[in-house]
Amino acid sequence: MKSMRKLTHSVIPSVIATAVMFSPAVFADEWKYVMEEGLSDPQGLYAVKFKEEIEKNSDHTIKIYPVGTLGESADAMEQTQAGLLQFIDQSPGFTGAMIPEAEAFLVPYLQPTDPKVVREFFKKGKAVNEMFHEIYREHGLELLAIFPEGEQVVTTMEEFRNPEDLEGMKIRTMTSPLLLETYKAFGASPIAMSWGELIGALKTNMVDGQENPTIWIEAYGLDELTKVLTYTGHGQYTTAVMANSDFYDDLNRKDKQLIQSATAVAHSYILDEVVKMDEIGLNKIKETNPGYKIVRLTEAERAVFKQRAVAVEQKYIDKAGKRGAAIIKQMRKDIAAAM
Ligand code: 6CS
Repeated sequence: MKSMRKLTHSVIPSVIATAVMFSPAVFADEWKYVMEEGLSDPQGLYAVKFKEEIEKNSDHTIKIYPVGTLGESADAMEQTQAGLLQFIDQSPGFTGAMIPEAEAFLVPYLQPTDPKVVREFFKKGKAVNEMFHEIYREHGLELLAIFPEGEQVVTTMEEFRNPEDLEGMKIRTMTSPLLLETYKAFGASPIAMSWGELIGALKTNMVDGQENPTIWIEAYGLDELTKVLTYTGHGQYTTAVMANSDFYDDLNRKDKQLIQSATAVAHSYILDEVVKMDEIGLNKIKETNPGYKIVRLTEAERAVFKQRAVAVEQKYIDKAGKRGAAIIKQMRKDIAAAM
């Protein structure tokens, strides 16, 4: 799209250019938006709202590519960085392999779990809204929004209450290295894999469990493939929406404003939606799978895992450096303020 526009400027004679100026439809672009989820999942709800706003307020259109249509998360990121796609929703659970600072959202027992605090943290927090922009820019990405999708809960074949119980359990994680460190620290044997491999891995007992928010577990039948769902309280599934930064920089002021306004509307909308999602997900699981065991670790049980999380946080800081340490510090301040 970018190259077409440059070509247009250099070769079209001025008479045609004048005609073009009076025909706004000529400047209408189709922007491609890839995500890791389906249209009715949180990323999909956000994308559809964003698309509606863009199309309502301009002649541009958005084509959404849901999960599976353009390969796995890593493939989609490559295509976005190469400029073949304009927008991408990718979670730190995958992006963290490329941007270590983004793994702040994966540090166990850092993020809040109370939905109202979560909303404030993501809506107003300085860490979320100010500290990552420059970092993503270094990777050719214009960061637009970061939002949660619900509390991470662990589904396994057997109940666990402490790290000893997790010994030998093969837990699938997304591909960010800090997730492997987390589950190692928790006593399990983690295996990183893309989303596309997980269902098969559960069916063939290549893995014994995984983590995800309830809304996703229910939607993709992960409860049907495991026997116990455990609330450990260790994290919040987080995702981020970005644009290719060259594409973004080449836009005129009006289009940048259009994207920022659509982002603000979609962000506000999804933050309200996700507050309800954990509960909706859990209720649906209880309804459709009444025999499924649901465990909430007690504070005393959580304390053992929290103790193990300290070393994981240090691993994050070792990799993400001073910037990472500053992010964690600011996140704690933002959470205190949100409470
Ligand atoms: O576990 C995963 O890989 C997936 N989980 C969610 C909630 N969204 C997309 C991601 O690929």
